[in-house]
Amino acid sequence: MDFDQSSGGIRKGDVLVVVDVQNDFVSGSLAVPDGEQVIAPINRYIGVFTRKGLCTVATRDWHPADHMSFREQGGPWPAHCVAKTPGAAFAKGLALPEGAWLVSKATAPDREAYSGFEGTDLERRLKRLGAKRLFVGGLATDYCVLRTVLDAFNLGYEVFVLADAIRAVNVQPVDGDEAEATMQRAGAVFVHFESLFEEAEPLA
Ligand code: VGL
Ligand code: ZN
Repeated sequence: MDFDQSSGGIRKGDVLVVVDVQNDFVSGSLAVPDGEQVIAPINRYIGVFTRKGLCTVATRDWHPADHMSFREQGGPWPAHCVAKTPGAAFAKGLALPEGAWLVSKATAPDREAYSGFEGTDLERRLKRLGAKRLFVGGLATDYCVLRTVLDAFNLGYEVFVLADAIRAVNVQPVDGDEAEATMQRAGAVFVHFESLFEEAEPLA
């Protein structure tokens, strides 16, 4: 299914959701392969959403130093995104607009939360805003993007995945592809910047 260009790109009720574009996922302890490549496209999306007066949400992994997902606690991951450390800061070069909504997640030592909706006030804030469609990009495709998209869909949002602004951890090489297929099966529509905001290419 393609994005319907006749709907005119983006409109009131649309929200941009930037998932976990943080130093540790870009170049730090849990660097996602090519993770830095999401920054420029996400900045382009931020530009158009902001110019249209639409809201940008930025989620962040915001763990305590003894989080259960860390290897020292028996979890699967190296320590990452410890709250208030440089690794947890938004990636250098990410141009979040003034007034972006910050959503901190997985803040309790004994709970994992890959989804930006899990244990946060994101749903309440989106509801109050009247959000209808969510445009989701960031890191990582196979964890926090996947879980955020599936929750958004189950909460009744129309969900668009920014296909040019996601990257996968790929613990197994197929994980990213499988996550994309799962999101598609759930009903998420994959879009590219050009398909959303620019005229279609003339036929060759
Ligand atoms: C994430 C692994 C561990 C993510 C967070 O943001 O996708 N992945 N914690
Ligand atoms: Zn984490």
